[in-house]
Amino acid sequence: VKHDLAAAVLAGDVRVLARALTLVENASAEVRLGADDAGADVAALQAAVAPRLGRAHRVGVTGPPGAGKSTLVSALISVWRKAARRVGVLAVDPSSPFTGGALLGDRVRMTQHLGDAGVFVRSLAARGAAGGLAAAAEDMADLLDAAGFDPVVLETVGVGQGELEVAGAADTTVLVLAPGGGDDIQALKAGVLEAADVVVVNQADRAGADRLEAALKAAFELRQTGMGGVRQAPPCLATVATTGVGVEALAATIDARAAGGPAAFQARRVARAARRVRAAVERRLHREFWGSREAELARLAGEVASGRLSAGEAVRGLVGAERVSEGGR
Ligand SMILES: Nc1nc2c(ncn2[C@@H]2O[C@H](COP(=O)(O)OP(=O)(O)OP(=O)(O)O)[C@@H](O)[C@H]2O)c(=O)[nH]1
Ligand SMILES: [Mg+2]
Repeated sequence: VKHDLAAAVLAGDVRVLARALTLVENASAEVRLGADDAGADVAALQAAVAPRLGRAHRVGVTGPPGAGKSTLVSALISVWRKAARRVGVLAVDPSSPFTGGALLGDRVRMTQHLGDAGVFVRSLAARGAAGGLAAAAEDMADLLDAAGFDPVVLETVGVGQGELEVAGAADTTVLVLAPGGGDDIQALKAGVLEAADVVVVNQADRAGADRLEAALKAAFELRQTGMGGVRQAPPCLATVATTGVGVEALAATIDARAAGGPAAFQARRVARAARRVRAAVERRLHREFWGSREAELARLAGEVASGRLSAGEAVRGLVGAERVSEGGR
């Protein structure tokens, strides 16, 4: 049965894909909540699709609430559909405890593509568990990739730490800003501008768009001189998502990043895979280590608190004497 599931996903059966996405999302949430690694069925599904991964260009779209991300993604989809590309969208909302609910539905606004079999939209939310949303998004993006969608868009609301992590799950990160609303670039968290491969000033029809664009250019120039010009400033484009102005150019800019084939993203994908495997190993070791030592920790903590033991001695009691690092003195 599980084999059929993988086969149907690979064949692009969207009903089965929806079911597989739910399986993977649930497994990911369970892992986050402390369960053992994803169940055998999910592990088998992931192993079965693994050889088919890496064909999709994963495009992260991030930016402050209301900047026009969903409208812009919808407009981009129209451009990609004209080129007969099948587009997958994952709408990620780190602040929402709901999944697939009306709230997120409202935020996604891609109804114009409802009924188009070449567009698959799915939402996921934090579900009360901190962190790990990026991992779930990555697992789900894998399925869309395996099912033949390309590009796979990851839209995240907001520009905080969680969104940056989700951006890290993409090959290309598009930062969408809009004039006004107090969302000037001074208010952006550190690292947000640096994470952008493409910057969009959307709502270019509104007052202040020119000023925002100028401020962005200045910020990137400053950064370049400050960092000795190590990283080139990302392309900065103006769009009006509601009318489609600038959207073809944006699609072309995004597509150009994938022009070199999968090799273009190889370094990033290797880094991502390393992060992913490292996180899974850490989860496993953490669980294995503490699983049998909670009582001992409680005993040692009592000793430390009452001054009979130093914290360092307690550590040595748990993991043994400090090891001399390899090649150390
Ligand atoms: N004037 C103007 N309005 C726009 C433009 N793009 C989007 N809007 C409007 O801005 C509002 C927010 O658009 P969304 O696409 O929902 O923005 P979002 O960034 O996805 O919002 P969240 O998902 O809530 O973070 C909607 O009313 C859009 O119609 C634009 O280029 N110009
Ligand atoms: Mg939105």
